[in-house]
This record gives sequence, structure tokens and C-alpha cells, in this order.
Amino acid sequence: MVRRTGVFVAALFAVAAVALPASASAALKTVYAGPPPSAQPALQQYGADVNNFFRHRVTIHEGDTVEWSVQGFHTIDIPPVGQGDLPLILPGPIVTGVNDAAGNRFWFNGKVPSINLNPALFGPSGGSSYNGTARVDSGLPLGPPARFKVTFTKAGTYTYFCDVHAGMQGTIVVREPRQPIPSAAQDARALNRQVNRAVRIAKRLSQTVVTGNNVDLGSAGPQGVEVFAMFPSSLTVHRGTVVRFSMTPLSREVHTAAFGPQDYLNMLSNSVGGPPPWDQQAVYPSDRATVNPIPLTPTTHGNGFGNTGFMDSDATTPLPTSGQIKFNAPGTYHYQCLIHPFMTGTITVTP
Ligand SMILES: [Cu+2]
Repeated sequence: MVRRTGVFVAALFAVAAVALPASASAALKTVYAGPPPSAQPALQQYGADVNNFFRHRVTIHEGDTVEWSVQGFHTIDIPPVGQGDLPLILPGPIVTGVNDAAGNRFWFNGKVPSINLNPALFGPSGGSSYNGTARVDSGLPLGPPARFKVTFTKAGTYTYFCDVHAGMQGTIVVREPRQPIPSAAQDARALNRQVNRAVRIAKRLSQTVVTGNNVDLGSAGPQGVEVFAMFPSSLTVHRGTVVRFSMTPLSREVHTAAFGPQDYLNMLSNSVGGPPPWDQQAVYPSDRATVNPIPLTPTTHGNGFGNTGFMDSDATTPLPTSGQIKFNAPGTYHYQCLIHPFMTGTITVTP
């Protein structure tokens, strides 16, 4: 239904554009949340996505409308001037009753708040008109090909955010009626420059080399560009080695490194990819409260489960930026990110 409406509206505007005199200023500009579809093949060859708005900065006239075309799991949060975005996750009731495959209680029962999506993001809020004083938020879930329109009624410079990806923000400059704004051709050139720059960054990031007993979860660069892979994707260590799994400093994502049987990891991945409440085994480190680093063998927790839990590079959340796992028995250990299950890796442990 969303897709049909979007196509219909786009067709209406195409007709309107033809009917208007050439001198009339544009009444609507499109911003992509995530890279525009035309840029995605070039980014995908490097396994990259971009947590940014395209164009990052857009200038319109008072009374004009911006339409966001959402190309990923993003929101559009336009707060009152000077305020920040809404939190993605919120602490809730204390965790209880979460047992491992062997029937033993995880350390975090009775000790930590459950972590779930912020309910304020479950739907749109604030209407479709913005004057700088009251928040307009598209809310979740907004996957492709969702569209979100806001009319800007007062001149000013407005910073807005994606609530999902910390650091993902854009700017709408709203000018008074007789002030100049960029033409459609100028906007198109600026969009191309941003896309080309992102592709160059993605290519460089795809060649990331991580040495030692370390794995980077993703490789993030400037402008919200991130390659979604484990670096390195396979690592061989001796029994007893501690491997550190780290976020990269510029990442706007949340990742985990989770080990265990594939069906068990699928269950956890489906939980955090779906509506709350999330399975808190995915969120919290499997063992951190009692032992650090997390010890892992093929029989840990009854089934070889071990998890760093949610990690990010955002200083405003309580999530850690890295986690350590100690490999206590020889074998081949497959692991993945529970939030991005296509990010996979292997640790081979020799005797
Ligand atoms: Cu991830």
C-alpha cells in the first residue's frame, strides 16, 4: 500500500512539474535516508551501506516540502531547534527467567534492566508540518520503500537525525521566499558528489586489515560509510587465546559476535530483528558479570553459546565498544552478528 501511494504521488508531481512555469521554484525536494537506489550496486560490490542522508544538506523555501525516501532501517527525527534525537533503546524491567540450553540461569537475571526499542518510535508523531518549535518524527518501522513528507513553514537551519543510527544526521536550510536556493541541476550534482565520495570510502574500507588476536565488527569510515563484514573473516589461534571483538570508532551501528549452533543463533537473531520484547540473551554478554573474558568451548552453556552482546561506538549509550572471548578448546567456531546475520566469521582454534 505504501509503495502504491508513493508511485501515485510521484506521478502527480511529475505532471505538476510540467504544468508549472519554468520560473516557479520547486515545491518539493527528495532526500534519501540511506544511499539512493542508483548508488546501491556500486556500494554493494564492497559490502557497504551508508548511514547518512543523501543529500546530506538540502536548501528549500519557506512553505516547501521535503520528501524522504527511506532506503534502509532509518527514521527521520526533526527535533525542536537545539534539541537532540530520541533514544533508540530504553531500559525496562529487570531481566528474569532467562536460562541457557543447559537450563542454567544467565548471570544477568535479576541484575540488569531489559533493553528494548523505545516505544515512542513505534509510530509517527508530530504531524507533517515543522516550524522549529515541536518535534516531528517518522517513527519505526520504516523500511524501503517508505516515504515521509514534512512541510517547513519557517525560515531557519534545522538539524535532523535518524533515531536508529547514532551520528546519522542531516540539515534542512529553509530560506525566505525571495532568497535564492539551488536548482534541481545543482542538487543533482551535489548528490552525485556525495555518492561518489561514499563509494571511494567504501572501496578503501573494504581493504581493511586487522592484525593480532583481534576482529573488527564492520569497518566504518567518514560520512556514515560502513562495510558490513568481520575483519578478518577467518582467524586461527592457539587454544587458550583471548580474541578481542571490537566496534570501529566511526560506526553508527550496533553489532554482536555470537557463537553457537546455527538454529540457536537464528532464534536470537529473529528476536532482535522483530518486535519487542527482545530475547535478552542477544543483548547482554553471555558471561561478562562473572568472568571476563568470556570463556568458550563447544559445550559452554550446554550448546557452545557465547556472545559479546550488543556493542556500539556511541558514548551516549551504556553499550560496550568491545568484548573478549577466550577459546579454551580446539575446534572450528562459526559466529555472526545477531543484528546483521550476514556478517559471519570463523575462529579456528589449534591444540
Ligand atoms: Cu551487526
